Amino acid sequence: MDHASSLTGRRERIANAWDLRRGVVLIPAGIHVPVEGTDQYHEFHAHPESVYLSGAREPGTVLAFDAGEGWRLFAPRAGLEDRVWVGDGVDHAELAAETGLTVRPLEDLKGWLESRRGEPFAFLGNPDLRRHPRAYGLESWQALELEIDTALSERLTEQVAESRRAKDPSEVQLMQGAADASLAGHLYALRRARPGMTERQLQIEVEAEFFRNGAERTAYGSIVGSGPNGAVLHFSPTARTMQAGELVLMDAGAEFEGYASDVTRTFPAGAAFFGVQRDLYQLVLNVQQAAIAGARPGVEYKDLHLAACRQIAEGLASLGILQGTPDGLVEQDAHALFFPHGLGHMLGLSTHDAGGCLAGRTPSDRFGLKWLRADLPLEPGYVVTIEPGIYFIKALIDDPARREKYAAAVDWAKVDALRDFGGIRIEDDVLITADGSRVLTAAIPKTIADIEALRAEAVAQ
Ligand SMILES: [Mn+2]
Repeated sequence: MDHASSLTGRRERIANAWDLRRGVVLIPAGIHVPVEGTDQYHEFHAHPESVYLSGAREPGTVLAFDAGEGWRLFAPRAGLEDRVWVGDGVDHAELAAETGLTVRPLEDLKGWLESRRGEPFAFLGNPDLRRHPRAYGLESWQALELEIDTALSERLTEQVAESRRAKDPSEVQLMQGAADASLAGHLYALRRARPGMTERQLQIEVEAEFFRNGAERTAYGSIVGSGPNGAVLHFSPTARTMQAGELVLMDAGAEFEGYASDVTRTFPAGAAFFGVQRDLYQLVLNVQQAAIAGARPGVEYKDLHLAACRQIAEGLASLGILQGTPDGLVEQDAHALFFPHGLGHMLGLSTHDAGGCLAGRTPSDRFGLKWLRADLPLEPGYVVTIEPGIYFIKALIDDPARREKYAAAVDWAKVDALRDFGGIRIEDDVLITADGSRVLTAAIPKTIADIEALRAEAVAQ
C-alpha cells in the first residue's frame, strides 16, 4: 500500500471513531515561529496530529474536516516575496497526490469557514491558528462568529491520540528508516570515539551520520555525557574531553520523514569496561533484555517497569550497593535513587509520543513512578522505548533527607566511592507484534563483547 492510501485509510478510521453528525474540525500544521529580535525563524515542526492525518509537513497547511463533506487540505501558495527569497513552495497537485486529499488554496479558508457559521467547531493541531488568525488569512475569530466547542475538541484529540498508538505498516517503515539512520550514527560513535575527543565533537560527527543516512533532523537534542556527566539524564554535550577509564553515555536519535527514533548506548571511552563498570553494565543489559523479552500484547507497560525496578534492586543488592529484598527495596523506592526515570515511553511522530497513558490513568506521585511516561496495556503496532539505567546522580545521592531515609537500605560508603561514576542507559525502539516484539534498533551493538570489539578497533586507530 502506498503512503497516500495509508493516509486515506487512517482518515477514514478516525472519521468513523469521531462519528460526527454535524460540525467542523480544523487541524493546522502551524506557522513559522520568529526568533525574536532577528529576521529568522525557528526550525519548523509541523504539529504531529496534522502530519498523522494529512501527511503534509508544510507550514501554513490546515487540514479541515466537515461532517457532511469529509476532508480537505488548505495550503498556502507562495507569493512574490516568498518566491524571490524562499522558492515556489510545494505544488498543490503534487501535494494532492502525496496526501490523497483535495487541496485548496489557503485564501479559500475564510470563505469556507464563513459558510459554516453556527456549526459546532473543534480545534486540534497547532493552537497558533487561534492566536494568529491573520497568518492564515482570517481577520479574527469574533468576525467569523464561530463558537469553539472545547469538550468536543478534547474528545476528538483523545481519539486521535488513541489511534496514533498502533502504527500502520507505512508508519513502521518510516520508523525503521529513522532507526537505520540512528544505527549509522551509533556505529560511528562505537567505532570512532576515543579518549581526547570532546562530547561536542562526537555529537557533531554522529549527527552528520544521521543526516548522511536520510535523517532530516535529530528527533531531540542529542545527549552525550562522558564520565560524571553521564549521570545527568538529559546532558547537553560540552567541550569536556573523554578520558580513558570512564564511560560515555550517548542518547541520540535520528528523525526520518517526521518519525522519531530514540537510542541510547553506553560504552567505555577506552577499549574495555573495567571492574564495577562491567558489573553494572551487564546488570542494565540483563534488565533491558528481560523487559524486551516480556514486551508483548496484553502486558501492562507499568508491570514491565516494576519488574525492571525489582531486577535493578536485586542486582544492586548483589553488588552490595543496596541492602534488602527486591520487593522491599522497590516498595520504599530505594531503587529510584539509581533508576529514577521510567522504563520508557511511546514513540512515533513525537519522541514522547501521544497516548502514553490510558484514559483515566494518572501518573503516580510516588518518587519511583512519577517519571513513568507510559501506563497502558501493550497492543500490536505500538512502538515503545525500553531504556533502563543506573546512575549516580549527585542531586539525589547527596541529598541529606534521602541519606537519612535510606540509611539502612543503602551502603553509602560504596555509593560515595562511585560519586563520579556517571551513568549507564541502554535504550532500544521496540515494535509490539502479534506474538511478541521486534526491535527496530536491534542492529546497534550492545553486548559487552560486541562493544569491546568495536572499541578496541577505535582506540587502535
Ligand atoms: Mn527515550
